[in-house]
Amino acid sequence: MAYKLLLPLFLSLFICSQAKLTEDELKRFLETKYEKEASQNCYKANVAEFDYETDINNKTKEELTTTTVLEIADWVKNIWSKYFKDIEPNDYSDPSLKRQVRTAHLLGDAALDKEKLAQLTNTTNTMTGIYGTGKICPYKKQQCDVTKDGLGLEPDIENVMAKSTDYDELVYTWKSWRDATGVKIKKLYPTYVTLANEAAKANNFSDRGAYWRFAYEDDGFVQNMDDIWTQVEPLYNELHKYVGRKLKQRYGDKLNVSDGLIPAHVFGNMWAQSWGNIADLVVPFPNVSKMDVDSALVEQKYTVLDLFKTADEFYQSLGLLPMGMCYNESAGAMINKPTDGREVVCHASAWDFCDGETYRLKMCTEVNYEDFITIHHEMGHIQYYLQYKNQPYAFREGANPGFHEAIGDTMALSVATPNHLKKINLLKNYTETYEASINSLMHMALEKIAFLPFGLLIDKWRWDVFSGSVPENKWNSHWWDYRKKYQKVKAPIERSDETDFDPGAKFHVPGDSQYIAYFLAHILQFQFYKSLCIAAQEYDPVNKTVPLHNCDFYKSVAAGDKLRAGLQLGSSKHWSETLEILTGTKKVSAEPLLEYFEPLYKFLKTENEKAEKPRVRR
Ligand code: X8Z
Ligand code: ZN
Repeated sequence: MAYKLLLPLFLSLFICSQAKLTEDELKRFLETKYEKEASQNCYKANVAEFDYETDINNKTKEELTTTTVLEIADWVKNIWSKYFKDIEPNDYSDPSLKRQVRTAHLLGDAALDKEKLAQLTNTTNTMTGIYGTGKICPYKKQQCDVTKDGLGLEPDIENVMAKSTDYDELVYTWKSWRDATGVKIKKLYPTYVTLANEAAKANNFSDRGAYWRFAYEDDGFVQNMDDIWTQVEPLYNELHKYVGRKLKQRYGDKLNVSDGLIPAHVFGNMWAQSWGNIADLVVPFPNVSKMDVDSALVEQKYTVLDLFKTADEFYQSLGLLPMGMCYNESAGAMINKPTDGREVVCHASAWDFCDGETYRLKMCTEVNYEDFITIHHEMGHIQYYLQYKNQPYAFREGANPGFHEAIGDTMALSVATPNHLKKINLLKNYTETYEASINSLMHMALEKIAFLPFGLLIDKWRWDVFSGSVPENKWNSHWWDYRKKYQKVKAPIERSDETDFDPGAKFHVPGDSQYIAYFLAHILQFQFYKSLCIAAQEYDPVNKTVPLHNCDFYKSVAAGDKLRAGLQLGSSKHWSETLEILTGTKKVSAEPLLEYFEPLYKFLKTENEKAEKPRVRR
């Protein structure tokens, strides 16, 4: 997640007339004074925010974020209202200028008056603080003093959700996290929604959801996302059925799945958003070549730093840029959870400080496979920042937010192949057979396919909240309507609209961070992966001699060249043009994802049919 202020693209203290700038004047202005001042402000905002997020109980640092936001907003508003509010893209002929002016109308949250902007910033900070410092008592000591014995989300609570198979402990942990976060965030969220909407309206959007969707430059965006879901839903349904049966075997009468819905706490993950932690239970052929990277990492005494270096080496093997600075703790990065008593926002993020040299990762890394993959994800953001760093300020963004989220995952698809893991010595005694390949596809589906409905529903819910189509007293039940409709999961215990606020127990909701990008990224990454595999000559799309899911484009400079050409554009072109460079097509398509999982889909359908066939009684 990048923190970049949405600044209008036109501000100069030296311009003192109210006349519109000519094409040349505007160009010169954007290249010089604007570029410098916008970047400096972005740097300042990032420093304040990073300092706060790595010490969230520090009031002074929290206040500094608000002061900084207000200061920058003042600067933005002042210049905007004096000189630039009437600019239209069509006033200019140069395509790049036109495109920069497109975002020039936007003041972002700076459109709010001082008091309201301060209130919005404080509300978001408070919600982030509640989430980041949320603690629960251990199951075995439920009446604890949380300040002494409380468990935090990363890694303690997440570990319980990942490893425990005690149904009641899981219910307790699932509920306690929501009590510690969502319930407390509930009373702040209406203020946030009101102010966020007010800011959006001041920018001429109907609400915050519409404002977020602006970045996707697609009038049919909502429908297009729904259509993609329709294409992938059959695969999700088969996976859900298969996994549901295995879970039933594990939990027996405790687990009620008679209505086709699975309780949300038994998937090895707090939000049931990725199911990789129950791979041992659901792996189709348990006796065949196990993918146990966690043990290999421990055996080989990998350190946190080793994980980052290994990921960096993968990117460099494609001829891409080295990223040592982003995980260098002496240069300010945070790759370990601090042990000096500081509370931090542990949720992983990648930061572009807009000065062309400061890039940092912030992550409470543990030595395990899951975090190894997350590192590749985060480094995808850093690589993108580096590749577009010479673009004008306005274009130092992803082609759209989905692209930014997809790059690192694309790398990780290659890294996670048994083929690659063998090469880097993290997988031993692995023989490629049909069974082994179904196992490995299952591992991937537990991450990628399981995620899809979750990735879609968070913003579907927020779009409804922002637009007002669901009343405040139905916010929580509406959340569960979507959880049931898309993920086909249900709450393990009763929920109440009066006291509960379950969306607040997921980072991005209190964090004011849009989420549909991840849904789109889960589709795009398979398009990118397929195309890079072809470029690397590791996949033959006509003869399909080797299945797509086996392709590792490690060390392919051709793949790196293709990727670089797309990333360097930033947001200077419409995303469809970047997509064309990266994949040869301008259209988002679920086909590569479906092609990748085809063998697993067949397997799941056959198994589910067998299981559903009524047994003949003798
Ligand atoms: O938030 C993230 C990244 C940071 S951009 C770690 N992700 C989503 C999540 O954790 O919910 C990556 C996948 C989905
Ligand atoms: Zn990300």
